[in-house]
Amino acid sequence: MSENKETEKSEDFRSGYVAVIGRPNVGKSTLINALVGEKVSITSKKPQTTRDRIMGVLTTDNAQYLFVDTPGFQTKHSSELLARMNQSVRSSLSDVDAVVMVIEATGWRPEDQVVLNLLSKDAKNVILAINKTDEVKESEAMLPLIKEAMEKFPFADVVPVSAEKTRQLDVLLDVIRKYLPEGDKLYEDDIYTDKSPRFLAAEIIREKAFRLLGDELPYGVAVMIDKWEETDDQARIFATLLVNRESHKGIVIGEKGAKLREISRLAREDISKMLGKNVYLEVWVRVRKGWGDDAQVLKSLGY
Ligand SMILES: Nc1nc2c(ncn2[C@@H]2O[C@H](COP(=O)(O)OP(=O)(O)OP(=O)(O)O)[C@@H](O)[C@H]2O)c(=O)[nH]1
Ligand SMILES: [Mg+2]
Repeated sequence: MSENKETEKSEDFRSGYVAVIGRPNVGKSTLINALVGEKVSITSKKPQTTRDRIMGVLTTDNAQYLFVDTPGFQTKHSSELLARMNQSVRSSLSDVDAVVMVIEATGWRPEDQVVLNLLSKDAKNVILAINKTDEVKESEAMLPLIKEAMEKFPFADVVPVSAEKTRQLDVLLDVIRKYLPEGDKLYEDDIYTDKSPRFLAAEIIREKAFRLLGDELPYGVAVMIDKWEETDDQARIFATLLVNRESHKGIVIGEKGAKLREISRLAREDISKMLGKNVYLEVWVRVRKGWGDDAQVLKSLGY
């Protein structure tokens, strides 16, 4: 009898890949971090924060969700980096069990249509997550938006959420679970991402640069980890912040080095939290002209 129950339980466990797509800045990475409960993917007010596909893993009693964060899909600007970012969105759509397309509660935008065009007409298991519901006053305002979206694509389900206020995330998880196949865990319970601490540390530094620098500059910034020495209670990390232009170097460093110090301080705090140990962090700034179009540099950066 008890054996039967066991079998039943394991049959009921579901696991699968869920791609999260959407135009830049709709809150894809914030949503994944909130669902996973760990900071897997960096976020900022500026579009095009995410450059890679990054997996966030959530394991519950009855499911394992393998969320794939993707760069915001856009067609306005072009560079080798952006082309690769878009390509990584396309490739993350193949071989997933479900897709969560994220839009904003404030309304459907032409850029959302561009994202929709990536999906084949008969794509199944596409869930629409209407994010940032905390930004609209009346929940009834959502009804016309849901109607409009359903006219554009036969979404399997629609769930209004707020990633930032963690509203309705349990509902979204239940909905996604319906579309996952029965199957065992692919990762141990305590794994929450497929990325290495080294990669995450570089991303954290990039996040601080993104948040602290003005509007244009962040797009010309990349981070490389040059050296990583770790003991049980300390990590010593040496990183380079690559910029596109000589004139950007001074801006990143700031007056008397203040900007760079602030970027490093904030990054060190977060990396220390992530590793659960003391962190010594040194960040240098180097000019590498046109790295965003340099295939070799992009490859070494992992893009
Ligand atoms: N008010 C509100 N803001 C949100 C919510 N979710 C995300 N944001 C904000 O939206 C901005 C963009 O969030 P990200 O998670 O970086 O967006 P993204 O879609 O991953 O962006 P890209 O990686 O650039 O494509 C950040 O400033 C977030 O704090 C939400 O539910 N409510
Ligand atoms: Mg993102």
